[in-house]
Amino acid sequence: MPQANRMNRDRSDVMNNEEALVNNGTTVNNGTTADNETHIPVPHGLDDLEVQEWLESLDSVLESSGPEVATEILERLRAHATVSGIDLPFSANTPYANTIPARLEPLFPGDQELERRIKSLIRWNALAMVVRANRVEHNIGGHISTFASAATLYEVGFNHFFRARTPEFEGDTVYFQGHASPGIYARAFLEGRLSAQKLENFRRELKPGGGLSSYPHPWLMPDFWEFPTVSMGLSPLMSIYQARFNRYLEDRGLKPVTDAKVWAFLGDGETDEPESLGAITLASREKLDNLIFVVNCNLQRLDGPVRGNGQIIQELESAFRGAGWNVIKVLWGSEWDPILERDTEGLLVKRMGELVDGEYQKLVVESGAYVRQHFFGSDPRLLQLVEPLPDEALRRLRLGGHDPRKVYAAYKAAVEHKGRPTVILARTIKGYGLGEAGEGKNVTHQQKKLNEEELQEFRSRFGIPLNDQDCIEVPFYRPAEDSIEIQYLRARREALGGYVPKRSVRSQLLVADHDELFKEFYEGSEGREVSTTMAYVGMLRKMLRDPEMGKLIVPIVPDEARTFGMESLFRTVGIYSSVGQRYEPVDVNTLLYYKEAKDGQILEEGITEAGSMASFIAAGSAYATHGINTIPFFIYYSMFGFQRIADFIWAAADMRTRGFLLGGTAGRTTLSGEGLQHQDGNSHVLALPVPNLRAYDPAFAYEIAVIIQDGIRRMYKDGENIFYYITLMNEPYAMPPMPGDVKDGILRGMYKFRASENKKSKLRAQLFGSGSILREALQAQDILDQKYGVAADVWSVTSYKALYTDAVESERWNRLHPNEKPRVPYVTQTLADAPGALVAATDYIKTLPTMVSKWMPRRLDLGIDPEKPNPVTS
Ligand SMILES: Cc1ncc(C[n+]2csc(CCOP(=O)(O)OP(=O)(O)O)c2C)c(N)n1
Ligand SMILES: [Mg+2]
Repeated sequence: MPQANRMNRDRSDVMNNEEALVNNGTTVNNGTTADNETHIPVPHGLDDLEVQEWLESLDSVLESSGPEVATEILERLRAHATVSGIDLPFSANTPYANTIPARLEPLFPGDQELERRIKSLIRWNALAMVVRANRVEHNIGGHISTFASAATLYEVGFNHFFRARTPEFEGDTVYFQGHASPGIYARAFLEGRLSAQKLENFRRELKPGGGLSSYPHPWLMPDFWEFPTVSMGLSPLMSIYQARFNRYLEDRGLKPVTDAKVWAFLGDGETDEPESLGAITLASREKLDNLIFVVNCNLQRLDGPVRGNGQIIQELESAFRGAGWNVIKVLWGSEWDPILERDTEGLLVKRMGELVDGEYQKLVVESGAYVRQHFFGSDPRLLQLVEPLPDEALRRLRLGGHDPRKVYAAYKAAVEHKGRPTVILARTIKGYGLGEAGEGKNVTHQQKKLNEEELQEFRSRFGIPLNDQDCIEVPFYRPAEDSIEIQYLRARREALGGYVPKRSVRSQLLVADHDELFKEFYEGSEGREVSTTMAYVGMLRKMLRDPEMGKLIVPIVPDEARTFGMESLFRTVGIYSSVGQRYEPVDVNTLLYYKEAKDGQILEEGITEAGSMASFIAAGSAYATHGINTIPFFIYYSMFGFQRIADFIWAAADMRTRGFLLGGTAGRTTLSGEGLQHQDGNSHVLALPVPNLRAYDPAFAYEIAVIIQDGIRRMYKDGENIFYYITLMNEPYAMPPMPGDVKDGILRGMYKFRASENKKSKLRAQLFGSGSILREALQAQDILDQKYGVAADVWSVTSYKALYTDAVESERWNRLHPNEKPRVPYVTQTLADAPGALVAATDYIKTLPTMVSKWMPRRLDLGIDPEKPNPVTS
């Protein structure tokens, strides 16, 4: 063993030596750029023999006691060095090499040659789908090069890892990279799940026989796709919260504990999106070893290299390792193994770490001779390593992400890893196999057309059994049902439980009508002043106690529970924590203490509306993902909803998510002291474009009760694929009882709340208000009567969106049914006999009420044009 006094040497020497060991001679600046200039000076006084002794003693520990003990010793050594005053440099990077060395690779369990043939057929059909679509319709789009680079990453998953949903097992969850969709369709074609006609109509869904959507859209293909992923950055974040929600369901006893995995495939360029890496610390904090990211590191994005002047893989490695993930790099294919083995001095790994991605990209498009000269040529000893290999062999040295054995080893390690999420950084070539048509080229992302020669070359390279003539027609190709390829492919999927992706809805619907639960709120607050927010929280509290749906409710808050008066729920239902509560909360002696529990019900997400929305999506789609009808209620400051995370709301809609979004402190008048930041004049406008979202701006407790009760019925009893946005306010006022049977009006968008008592006046008006501003309309009603002798009726407009949608749908129906009795829009019917000026008061921009003006009997007055006042008719 090295002697203790030998440790006593100059600080900076040790530092440099450590760095040299960590980086194996390659220093990368915090993982962001390869720093070719850095030279590591040999520390003064360093004795080779001494180093050798240290290394040998580590080897002997490794041999006798294994890697865990060796790791522990190194950890202790590091801690000891720190307390001894050694300022150890930090680097989260490992060398630019495979994380799993060749000698530790498991045996590949499949028939590699057969899998290669199947993969080649999938490559061909994926390419054919895009090329054919663009021949029929110029520039219809589609992507070839993304799947071309990711084919092995998916195929190893399909043949060996992705377990389907079965009656006994919930199945793995896979987020497919959106632009790789042609490859996923092509596989489903070989599996016999999609017809050639569907493939033919890729991106042309309205053609006879139907087609296939451009990207994963559960809305358009509800039996196939589960997760909309093509808005980049959303799926990494959604998958993290999905994995966490799976644990939540287990910890709350709503589903059995299983080893099901969540796989998320993303592009390396996609990691630029802030959402992609935005929640990775949650995944490690929650020890989500049920989560696996696979980043397809083809070093390119749409326009060009992701990090031409740096190394995206090293950058991602340091980010994920720093965040506490298990990182597995799959950089080099098996052909490199014998060369690496010959390299006893570690020169090759050092050289591998020196190149920036722009240089690597160049090596892909250049010849073998170029590779020899520019990569190995930097050192005669490197040249010697590859001397026996011809240029063509150098050109064909595969990258790790194209080598099934390497990918299999990484996936196996990932699924077996305990205690941390895993990210696999797999190096690939964008447009792999396209050759001159785009392999590794900057234009490859957009490549949709191949000429005859390019097609023939691709055909030959992947051994597709088509002659030169047939090949240029780019036909879809599926071997006979009894061919060994199809038999093998089916057998593999059978062994893994069936086909993936596949979306199925199978949750048990609610049966009760819950009248009793909501009744109390129909009766008003008996003079007690409450805000609509408080009324909602009261309802939530009751719903949580309901024997049928109580356990299914998932309250979600982004650090705003106190803002909305929900803190009493902390104590009653608890805040979910995967580890329970390891500390005594400071307020333990109070009634409403901060209770965290393993079976806690509230998802207290902290200050992340995006994360909360991802939880909302996981909970609101569990009826399909898990067959469990969880009912999410996500409450947030309305200004931080649509304005901030509208794309997630869109994804929720596409995914047929069910549940309730609650925009607290909504509108422009409810919290005016907070200034512009909270002046929400837009959320109801921004809710307009989401077709399956029902948006309401209620003023009274009974309105909210009617909306929520009906929403629960529609979504969870009838299984409708809609979700809700309800705005809530802060002003406390006495909640009136429901004035007669106005339920239908509340749900359809408007009803008369208070008719004028002045029956004599000829001057008439109709006042429209929503939310807390309705009370101003009621005051206006009194003033108009008392001061001006105008008899005004007051209407509560609960949803301009509902009025608008109904009117547009009525018009469309009328257009399509010219011989039938025309439908009259609800707003028109309702106001048919309403006399006088029509005046709307709203917290939202004037567009909102104006959009229904055309279906009203007279123009709506918003005070827009004083020159042309509404006629005050009698
Ligand atoms: C939010 C968002 N912005 C932009 C795009 C347009 N876009 C589609 S693919 C692409 C490049 C993807 O690069 P990468 O993530 O590296 O995937 P690769 O195709 O290389 O595997 C871009 C910019 C998008 N789909 N989503
Ligand atoms: Mg890329």
